[in-house]
Amino acid sequence: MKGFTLLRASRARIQRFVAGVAATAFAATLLSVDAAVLAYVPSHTGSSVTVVDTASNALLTSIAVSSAPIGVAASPDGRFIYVASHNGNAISVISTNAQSVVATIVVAGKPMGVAVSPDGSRLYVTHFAPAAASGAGSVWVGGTLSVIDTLARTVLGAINVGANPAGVAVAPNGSRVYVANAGDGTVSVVTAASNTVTATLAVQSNPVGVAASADGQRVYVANSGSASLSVIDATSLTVTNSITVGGYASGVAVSDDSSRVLVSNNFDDSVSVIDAATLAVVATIKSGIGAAPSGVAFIPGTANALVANTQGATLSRVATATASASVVTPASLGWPISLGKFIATTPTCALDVSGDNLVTGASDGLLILRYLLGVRGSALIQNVSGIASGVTAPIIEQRIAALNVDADGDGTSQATTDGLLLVRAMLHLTGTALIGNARNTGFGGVRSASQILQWITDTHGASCLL
Ligand SMILES: [Ca+2]
Ligand SMILES: [Ca+2]
Repeated sequence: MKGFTLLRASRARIQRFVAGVAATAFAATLLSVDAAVLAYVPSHTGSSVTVVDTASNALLTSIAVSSAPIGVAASPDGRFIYVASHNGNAISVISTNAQSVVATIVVAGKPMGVAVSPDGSRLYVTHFAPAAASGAGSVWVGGTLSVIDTLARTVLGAINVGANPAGVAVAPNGSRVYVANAGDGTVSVVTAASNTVTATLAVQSNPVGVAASADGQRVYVANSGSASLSVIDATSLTVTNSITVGGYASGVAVSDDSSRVLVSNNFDDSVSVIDAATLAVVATIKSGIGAAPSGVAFIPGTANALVANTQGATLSRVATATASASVVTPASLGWPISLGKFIATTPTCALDVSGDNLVTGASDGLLILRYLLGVRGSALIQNVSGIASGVTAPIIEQRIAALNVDADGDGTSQATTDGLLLVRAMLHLTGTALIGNARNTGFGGVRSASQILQWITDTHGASCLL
């Protein structure tokens, strides 16, 4: 089973990573995941993604991805991170549970930005045109937007947009996709239902970042070439305002309540805070911002954001309430451009593969056990209760394939050991009743009963065993 080969490889990699950095402070909470809010920060030069716990600022792990990652987005359910690799011509799909790449989607040349539809079913990827034969990808010519089916992980097609498209954002109702075309100073408005460009709006010079407000009212575009932020009325599809910000404005993000907009000013090492009600710049934060801030994303449900400092190789935390910032990670993040929404809220318990917000042996445990036995499709879900509306067998298969289910810790994933252990744990069995004849006792480091329960809450969420 291919998925488990990947899990094994990933586990070995993480173990090597831990061994290598055990003496440093930042691996202390590796894979301690409890509905964690995690930042996935691509290193453009290192071809890796660093995972940062936004609660503790701890660097949890580093995940190798395809070459020159730049764009990043999280699935709405927090189970997957999509990373666009500009030179690798691929989207790496990271499981936030296994903390490893579980799939790689080959795409057209020079992918840049990436965004996910609100229902999680579609992935949109911008591409510089393949005409850049030098490989530099900086020729100002037309580009495309790829549309990807996230369940099949296949490219459905490509839409011609403007020159050198960079940032991409999806309307909160999923109806439109907005593409910032850096090469020609426009925004392409794509109607999602038909996958056609229905409007092309002139903004200012070299737009890079684009963000749609959660209230559906506005789209904000950071114009790097003119140090400005364009404000688009999402109803009339007109540019209503242009706000002066800082040098090489590149990243833009809107708070969940749509009240605040942040713009990263790459040349000024600053972040502009804009009041969405008045469209005034209420603060320009320099203290606590590192060199060449680029990607910016709000921490979900808060008025705080993280900014990726590209040359500083750090993350800064910005508090909009106090208009203050501080560098929160060591300078080891490579070249973290991080174009897009790079912060994910992981599931409360990732073992809830049925999606009903309950974790039960008769439902989730049975599904995982059957999956490990090789059962797929309709047979997987036959006579299983507690499956949420809209959750199909392929969705459950994709979720389970992305889980770390190696409960006994022997490095393999087996129905007769790990599957059984998970079912028993969900039935609240402990001690011998949990582990009796259900572990690979031939493995020297096999987990004890208490270690298995601890591993479940650490890896899948503290609520798993409630
Ligand atoms: Ca469930
Ligand atoms: Ca195992």
